[in-house]
Amino acid sequence: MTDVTTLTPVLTKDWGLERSWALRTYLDGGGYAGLRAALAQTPADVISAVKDSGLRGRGGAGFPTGMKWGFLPAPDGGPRYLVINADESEPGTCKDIPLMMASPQLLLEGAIITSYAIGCSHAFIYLRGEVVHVYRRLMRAVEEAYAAGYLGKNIMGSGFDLDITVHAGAGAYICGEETALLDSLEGRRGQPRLKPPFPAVAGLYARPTVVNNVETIASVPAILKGGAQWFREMGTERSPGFGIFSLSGHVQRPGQYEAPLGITLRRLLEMAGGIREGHELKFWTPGGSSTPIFTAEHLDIPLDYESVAAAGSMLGTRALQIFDETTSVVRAVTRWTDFYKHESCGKCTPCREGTFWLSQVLHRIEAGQGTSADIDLLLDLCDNILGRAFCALGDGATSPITSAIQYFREEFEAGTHTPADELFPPERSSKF
Ligand code: L3W
Repeated sequence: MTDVTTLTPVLTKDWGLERSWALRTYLDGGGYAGLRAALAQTPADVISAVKDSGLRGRGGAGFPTGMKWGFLPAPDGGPRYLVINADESEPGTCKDIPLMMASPQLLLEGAIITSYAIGCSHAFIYLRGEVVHVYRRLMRAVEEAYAAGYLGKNIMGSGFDLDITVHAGAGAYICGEETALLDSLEGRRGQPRLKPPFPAVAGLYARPTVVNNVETIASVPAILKGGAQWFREMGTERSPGFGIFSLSGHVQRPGQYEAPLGITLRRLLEMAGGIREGHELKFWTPGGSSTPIFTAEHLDIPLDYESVAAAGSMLGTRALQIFDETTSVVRAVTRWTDFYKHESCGKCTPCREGTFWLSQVLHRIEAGQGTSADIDLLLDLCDNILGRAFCALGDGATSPITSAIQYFREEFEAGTHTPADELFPPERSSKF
């Protein structure tokens, strides 16, 4: 049996190289071979190859990539777009930004192959606003690609034309939600749209649009180069391939670790030197703060979409935030909740009001001034947000709270000794 770890790294293979971001370095390492292979096939064959590979979206939801491309309606002579979601903002997620810094040409090659496959002649990279250094790097990479004939007219003599625009947002987490991103790209305030219609049918400027995450698109060249079967040698049957796992927090060597999907946290911790000296794992997030937390009992759960879901969480963006026994779970959850409160776009009531109230209640528990009714109140609030918010932000806000109460209820109880009618005396309550 092949040792699949020998097939990785793929996405991060150039990260340590000097001037890894330069087109020359990329070409010396075999760059643009995937594009050459793609242009020798029909667009339909390229879509089939990506479908056969089983590649799933790396932005959090894990939707099958080839299937998403296949959802575009038949060409009608009008434009169709590729929009790359580079608005990385999920707490703990730090994979797309280093990927774009180290290997921007890999992303561009993936964008060109995808655009060819879906019949797009103008693609957009929507970048998180704060990362000006990444914007500069992408702009430079796009210039180099135009000058070398990988962008613009008649790419590599194929007759295929493509322009790429890099757009920096204004730094709002909600713009990572694909339809809010499209509104923002169109020049409006970024707020989610009602789905359906999905972007595949009516996306940017109401035209058919594929929205994919940076890491998803950057995985495409290797599939065209190595073949779907090669990709499937890694990962599991339903979660094939490789991905970048971002380890942060109380680990010896935090950073990005590329590995086949299905790897365990135990194995990743070995690669990262373990939990910091003299301490032990207390809790962790498998896919960013929007996913239910795990504890030390989940060290051996295979980190693939199905296994993580079966254990009660989500693989999400593979943002593994690691906390040792010195961390107060109430404090961590309160901090995340403040983030969601701040980032809620305000469009829907459950999320706008709910995240505000969650934050209020958590702060008083953290201060040791919670009431005996507060844990039930938190759970009730979460129940009224989950599945009732307009987009995934609201659901995500509830995940760390409900899971933390499930595993560490006693830590919440420790902050809830104030009798309810002391905090809310009847004479005060009756005024409202
Ligand atoms: C056409 C259909 N297209 C689904 C497409 C849809 C989208 C993709 C996934 O949330 C998750 C969220 C966060 N016809 C379709 C269809 N599609 N049915 O498939 O859609 P969906 O709605 O399942 O997910 P989403 O709204 O994209 C993403 C989780 O990721 N997450 C997020 C991290 C944040 C970032 C960031 O900061 N940039 O990624 C972390 O866990 O909670 O559950 O393209 O159009 N019938």
